[in-house]
Amino acid sequence: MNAITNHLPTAELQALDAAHHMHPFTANDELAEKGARIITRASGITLTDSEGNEILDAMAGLWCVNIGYGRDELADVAARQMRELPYYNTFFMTTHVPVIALAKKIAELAPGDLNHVFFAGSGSEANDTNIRMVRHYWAQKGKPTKSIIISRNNAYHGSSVGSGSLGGMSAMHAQGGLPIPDIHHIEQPHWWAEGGDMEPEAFGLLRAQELEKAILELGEDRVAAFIAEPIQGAGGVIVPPASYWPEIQRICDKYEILLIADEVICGFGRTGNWFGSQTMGIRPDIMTIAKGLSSGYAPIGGSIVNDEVAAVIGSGEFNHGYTYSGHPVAAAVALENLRILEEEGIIDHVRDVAGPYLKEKWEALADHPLVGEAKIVGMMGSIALVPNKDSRAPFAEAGNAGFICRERCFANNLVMRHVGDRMIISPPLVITTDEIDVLISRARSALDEAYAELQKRDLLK
Ligand code: PXG
Repeated sequence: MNAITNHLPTAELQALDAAHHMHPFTANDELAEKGARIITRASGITLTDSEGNEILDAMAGLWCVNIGYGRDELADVAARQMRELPYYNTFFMTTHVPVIALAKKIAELAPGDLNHVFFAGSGSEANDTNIRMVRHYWAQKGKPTKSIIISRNNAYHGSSVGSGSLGGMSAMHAQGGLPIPDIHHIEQPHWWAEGGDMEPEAFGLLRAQELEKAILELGEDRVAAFIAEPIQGAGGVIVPPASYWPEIQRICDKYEILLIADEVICGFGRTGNWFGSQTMGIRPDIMTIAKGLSSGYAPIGGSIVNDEVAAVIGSGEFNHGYTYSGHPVAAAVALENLRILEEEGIIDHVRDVAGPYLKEKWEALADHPLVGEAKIVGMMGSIALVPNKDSRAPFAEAGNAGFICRERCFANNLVMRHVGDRMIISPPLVITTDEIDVLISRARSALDEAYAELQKRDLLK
């Protein structure tokens, strides 16, 4: 056994962590000073840290632990699969049973003729696959100039060179030479922050029509695909106005642009259907999946592809793949996760029980003096913190309120994230109504404390 265990004192573990572990999206010098929070175990929706605190995880890890923590069935399946066949690849005309079963199950669950899966190890890898796949698709169809992929500012599609380029995060583009060529970004349908005096529905239409404008400007013969999250997640849980998606679908159909729905967060029940595309009423040609596919118990992602795209890509060799495409242990774990989601009616629970209950409580947070709007679909929600409830004007200095509120959440044993001055939740789908009451009560305490602190520090402006 490894010598590093949970039995070392927290401070010692923190020092070792800071000395040798480079964290994602973290200022490591700051981390070395403060020390990382060490999570030692988890069960259901509750995390335990090295100090014995029990924390309600309203983010389901990173939006992924859909069935909740501590399900032995997944551990058992993983152990069994490791003993039987821990690894084999799916290159060179080879396959194995877990990947066959998982691909068949995903094809069954995915809507329409989304019947084919190209596996990857993560959402980032899957979106890299998508970049190569849509460009190769058009080349195979004799239209190699169709290579531009249109995406949106403030989208998140991953952190690799390709997927980070698809994403529209300016802080990411500022480092490491992103984006790669032929990725074009249009504005997001974020009415609260950018809608000005417009009505939400008119604004949604306007932002969707930016896609048409971009296609006409760039040239229909140059655009391969449009990619978007049905509901933006990491950008701040931004629910588009109802007018947005029908118009996007119309434009993709009209100009023969492939539609890629990035379902990495929205997929596998989070919005109350198997896929966010169903909730938003769209018909993508390709879906990106990861996270909830295995409830985060094993790293796995992929692209679900419709019949036509799969046929074109399949006519000849597609020179692409990862060592861990369709990894047998990850595939077996994912399949067991899908069985649990289905047989335990967890998506029905989101749609009929937990979702409506949480929606009522969440939307009521809008009566708090610090909250401007509260949005939620299924198990993904956000609130906008504002200095003055009567207007949508942001704080003079962005991000302080969100940061303070997140700290107060931690102090109340609640994991709720902030994106600027928007607080977001994405709890495990198995959360019960009693647990929702706890979540809301801790969120209210955190909001009260954050409000008091902002008042004290004269930051309510
Ligand atoms: N697409 C979407 C919509 C995502 O949310 C990815 C792709 C990339 O997946 P991988 O598995 O490569 O991470 C994501 C990931 C955050 C946060 O802070 C969000 C993600 C990842 C890390 C942090 O909200 N989303």
